[in-house]
Amino acid sequence: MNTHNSEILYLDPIGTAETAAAEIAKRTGVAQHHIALVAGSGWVSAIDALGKPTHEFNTEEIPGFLPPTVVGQSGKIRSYELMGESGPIRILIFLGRTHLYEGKGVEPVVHGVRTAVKAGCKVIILTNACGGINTNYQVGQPVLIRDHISLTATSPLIGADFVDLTDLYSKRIRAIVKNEDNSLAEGVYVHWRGPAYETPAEIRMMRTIGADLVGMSTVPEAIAAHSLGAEVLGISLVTNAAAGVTGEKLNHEEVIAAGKAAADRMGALLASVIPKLL
Ligand code: 8IG
Repeated sequence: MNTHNSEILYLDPIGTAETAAAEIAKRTGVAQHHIALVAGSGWVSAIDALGKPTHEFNTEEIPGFLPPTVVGQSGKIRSYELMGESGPIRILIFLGRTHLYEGKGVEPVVHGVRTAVKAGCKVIILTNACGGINTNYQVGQPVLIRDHISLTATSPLIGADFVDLTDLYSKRIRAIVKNEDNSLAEGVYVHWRGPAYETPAEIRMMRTIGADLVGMSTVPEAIAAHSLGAEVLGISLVTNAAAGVTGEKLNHEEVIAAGKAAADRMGALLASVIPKLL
């Protein structure tokens, strides 16, 4: 199917996710995937630690996905088989994602996680690169997302869908991850629409309201996944100090470089944690 089908996506987002999931099942021969991971910028090299995928295709070949627009985000969907604690598990990995700042609305932003849930996934791992607001954080450090603050005034949910978000970033899963690596910090992620980074004054405001990390993704996907009953794990890789923290200017190249430098640690963490999550 040709996928400049954002009109279908807007009219029936869940139906489009079901269609996309059916297409993935057909292409992979796998009726049910179990865990999905969205690899944000800075995370793609870490995925290599999971070995070879059984299948890979371009996201644009699957209904409802938009082409990628950001350097370092490659627009692929891969299927993996890993050995879990109670038998083989199937993992769906999205390399790259759509962001709110692309201006296509929130539906394409959450289409991947909705598709993953419709493909059978009960756990959704959302990874991203972000700015560090908390001055204890170092560039290259992974941080578990404990909670979020949305500053975009945008939700993927429409109508009287009053979803509870008290345990959005699953305590159960965070405990499993910290058991693997007890040096991992936890923080509050604030979602900023972008594409401009924050001003130093905005970063001071974010720190004041309780944020540790700032980025342009993850939050709508977490809400969409949770509202469909999936458990969410969020991991941020701090790739720069947020604006005004060091006085340095921000640029996208440092994000890519910090991701490459941290890839081995992130890859090892994912490879050890994923088989224990179900
Ligand atoms: I990577 O400092 C990355 N993404 N909003 N601010 C925002 N998004 C980011 C940042 C940052 N670094």
